[in-house]
Amino acid sequence: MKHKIYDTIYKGKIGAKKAFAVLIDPDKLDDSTLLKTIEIAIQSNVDYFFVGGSLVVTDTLDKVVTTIKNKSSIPVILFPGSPDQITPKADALLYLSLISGRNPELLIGQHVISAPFVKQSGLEIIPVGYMLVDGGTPTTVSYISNTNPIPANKNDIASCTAMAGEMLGLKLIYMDAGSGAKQAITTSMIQQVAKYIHIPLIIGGGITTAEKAKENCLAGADIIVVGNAVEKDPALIKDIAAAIHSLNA
Ligand code: 1GP
Repeated sequence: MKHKIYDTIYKGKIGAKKAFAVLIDPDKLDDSTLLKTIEIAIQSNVDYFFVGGSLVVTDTLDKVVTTIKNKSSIPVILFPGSPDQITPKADALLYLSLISGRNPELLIGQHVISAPFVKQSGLEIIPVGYMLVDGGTPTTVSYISNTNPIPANKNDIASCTAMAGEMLGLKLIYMDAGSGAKQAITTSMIQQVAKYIHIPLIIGGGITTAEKAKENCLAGADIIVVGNAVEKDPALIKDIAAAIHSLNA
């Protein structure tokens, strides 16, 4: 089993080195915006590209990953909304189990069906406890996954869910308010979850400013994911990266 990317993420956590992942939804970026985003990401020392979406309706996944790999050395990690969003051209796959929900298909069912294909891909597989948190608006992911998010003020449910995920052997916890969330996850929930787990914590959903990204890192996030806001304004990548990396000095 490959574990290079995970080792880097884990070492980052141990060394309190905060990281920034730019989320690319292959459906949403035209060629020139993708190239511009890659260029700014390189200049800003972005740590990872996450690629995927809850509903990828075009067949551009392969092309987008190939373009990123050709133009940069930033690791590309698949963040798939469904088992068909997989390409061996990426570096790693977030193998998501939706532990905040009670939909057996997304806890284990789809994994069973796609297991041979996933294994054959040769990708580094990173088992992730994926937790949806209410971001104040129904998101594509909550609709598609047919699950209820964790209520935004229920920190205990979040920390117990994350602890259970860690004890089940998952290697990362990804708390997500959903793409385009009205309200990002609260810092108090991040603090509580970070306090109770030892594996790296990824936070995403509705983060639109450098200040918020930094605040989340100070609360205990190890990796911040931003999609929507940098899709609208790729120049924001520079500010968010600088804010997150300023904590590593
Ligand atoms: C969504 O965590 C990601 O799954 C990022 O969310 O698009 O709102 O930044 P945004």
